Amino acid sequence: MSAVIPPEILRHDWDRAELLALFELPFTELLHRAASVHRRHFDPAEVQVSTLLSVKTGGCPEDCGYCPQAQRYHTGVEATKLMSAEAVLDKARQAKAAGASRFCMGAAWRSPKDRDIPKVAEMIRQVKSLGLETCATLGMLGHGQAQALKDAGLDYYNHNLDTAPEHYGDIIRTREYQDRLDTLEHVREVGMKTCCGGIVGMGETREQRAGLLQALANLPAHPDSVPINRLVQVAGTPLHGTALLDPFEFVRTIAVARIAMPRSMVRLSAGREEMSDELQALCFAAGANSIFYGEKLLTTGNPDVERDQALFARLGLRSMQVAAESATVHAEIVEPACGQAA
Ligand code: SAM
Ligand code: DTB
Ligand code: SF4
Repeated sequence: MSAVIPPEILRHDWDRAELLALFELPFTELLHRAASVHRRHFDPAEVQVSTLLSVKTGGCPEDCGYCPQAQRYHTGVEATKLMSAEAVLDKARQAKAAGASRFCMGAAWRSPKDRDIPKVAEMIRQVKSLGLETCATLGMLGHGQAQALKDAGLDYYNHNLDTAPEHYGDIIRTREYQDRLDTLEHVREVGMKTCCGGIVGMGETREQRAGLLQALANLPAHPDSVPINRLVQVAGTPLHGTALLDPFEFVRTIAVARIAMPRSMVRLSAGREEMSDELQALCFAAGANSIFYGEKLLTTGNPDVERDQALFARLGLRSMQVAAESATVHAEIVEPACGQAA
């Protein structure tokens, strides 16, 4: 095996066999390659920190087999109305004080109604005024809707491919893969950054995990952020009871994502609450450089802030600061708590 790693360029022509071959490397070799790529593009001690808020929970008409917010599954999640901009601002202030640099607003919609857009736009304006990066995940978006959100100051739009194209129909039937690609195109067209990843541990094969990463890396532009979620199994959803994924296979998925999309933020996303500190450390070593931070994801749990601060301190990690061009107003200076050495 050659010790020389060719300088990678941003490739959009990955074939499945190449990615599968990376998955099949000895674990230590794969980690070494991914860590080398990570260092070429980022400071490996820095981790980008996003906080999520569900601004409209549950009651969703879609049938995503993993999702506790789909109305058709009986998961105990109660449907709520859209939160007020004031209530969202309050949560965003708390997230900033705890050390988050990006605030992501999620809604359990198939797609927003046009009448919802001005309400979400107001939330975005208010969150942006705190100097936070803004992200939203609201379902499928038309071009005009994407433009209105961009005009309000939205930095990122999250819309996941979720799984490989050939596995998709086993998980979701109420919308097509192509619908997802169309939304991502509308987001790119208006100049917003994309946050796009998927879920592993949904009973897919290794080849299908490679297929998800292939679909992501071969998009016209690599997503700026790539959330890799490990399925959070929720009772009442069809995927509850799926065989658990080998934790090392999860780390391999992170490593291959890092190699295939060298300049993207690879986010160690849902599923961290059930992960040991050691497993998370392996994910950071494999090139993950972003997390969701705060005790809740959308409806399920996430490690509490104290646990993450202790983990960052033990591993010598720091939270990445907001890029200057993303932060408009800095009304107050809040020292990020996450990432400060103990
Ligand atoms: N409703 C919008 C949509 O689906 O596009 C936005 C919110 S939706 C909850 C955002 C993403 O969360 C999904 O695409 C999926 O990747 C992830 N997600 C939802 N439930 C999950 C679970 N139980 N485990 C891991 N990830 C999950
Ligand atoms: C993403 O890829 N993961 C986040 C975010 N984007 C919106 C959502 C995870 C949701 C986990 C299940 C829940 O809390 O409801
Ligand atoms: Fe609805 Fe989004 Fe959940 Fe699918 S993932 S059921 S679209 S909230």
